[in-house]
Amino acid sequence: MLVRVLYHDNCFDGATSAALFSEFYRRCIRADARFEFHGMSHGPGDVFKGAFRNPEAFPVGDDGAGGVTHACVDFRYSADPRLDFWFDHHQSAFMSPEDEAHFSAVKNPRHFYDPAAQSCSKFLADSCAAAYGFDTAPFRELIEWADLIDGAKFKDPAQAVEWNEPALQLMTWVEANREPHLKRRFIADLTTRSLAEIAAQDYVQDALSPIRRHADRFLHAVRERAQYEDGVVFFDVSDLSLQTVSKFVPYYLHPDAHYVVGVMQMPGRTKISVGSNPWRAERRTANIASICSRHGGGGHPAVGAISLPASDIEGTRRIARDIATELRSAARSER
Ligand SMILES: [Mn+2]
Repeated sequence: MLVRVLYHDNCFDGATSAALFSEFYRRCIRADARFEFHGMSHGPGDVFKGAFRNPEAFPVGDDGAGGVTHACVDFRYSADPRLDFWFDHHQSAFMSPEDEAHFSAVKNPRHFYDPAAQSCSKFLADSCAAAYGFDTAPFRELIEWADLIDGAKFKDPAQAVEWNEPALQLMTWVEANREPHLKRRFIADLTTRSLAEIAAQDYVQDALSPIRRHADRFLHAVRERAQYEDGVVFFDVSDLSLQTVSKFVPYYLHPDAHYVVGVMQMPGRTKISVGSNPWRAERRTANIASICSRHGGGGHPAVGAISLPASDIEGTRRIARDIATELRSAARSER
């Protein structure tokens, strides 16, 4: 009996959801199941192309079949009848109104969806506990961290930037790792070892060393260049090639900042990133999604971005400074 688990790739919650699902299935559905894991990424076109292995669907609940059964966790819905189990919490879970109508009409008892859930891991664990009696106690540490990480509920900027805790080192590792055999090894490790034991292994620490050096470079650049005025941090590192950057660094340097406006170079474009202090969310009066959309960007009320052609760096800087000015006047009224 082979179970193929489709999971959100390069995402801590995706990997922990895959690990939790396999443990749930082995303990509550079939003890002799074997698993394979297939990372899924968002993108244009049919993202499920090639994801299903067996040619036909089994009836719901037919776990004794000799073929492959499929589960999808922390990733979009598919109306494909071969999708046996599904757990997701993304607002964007349905690629089309038809898919959403299909989900609502079929009412598959093995398909679980809650866009209000903070993480898929906790949602999956709670759902399997309620529906199948899955004992989540051995995985409490894993579930709590996945929920904190996917909800970006870091206790302070230092926790998010320094990643001293093993779980946060593993979060950083998962987001950067591109080695398929290490993805499989990590998911297997999650079911058998503590987060501290996993993080201490060479395959994790070796990969983290260059990421730490890069993060330190970014921290130093922002520390040197950031202008903090009237509650707004403004920084421009567009002349440096620093692509993996933590959006929490400016708050680490200026914990009382209301807003942050940064100019960065990305492959083939420049990016203005705009954010509000997530640890002081109640204070925010500006709508960053509307500000960014006025300049051709987008996002959420609390955080957004604008991408501009790399050729017009002066135009980009002008827009970024205008946004910073607008946010300073918002911040002055927030106290
Ligand atoms: Mn998730």
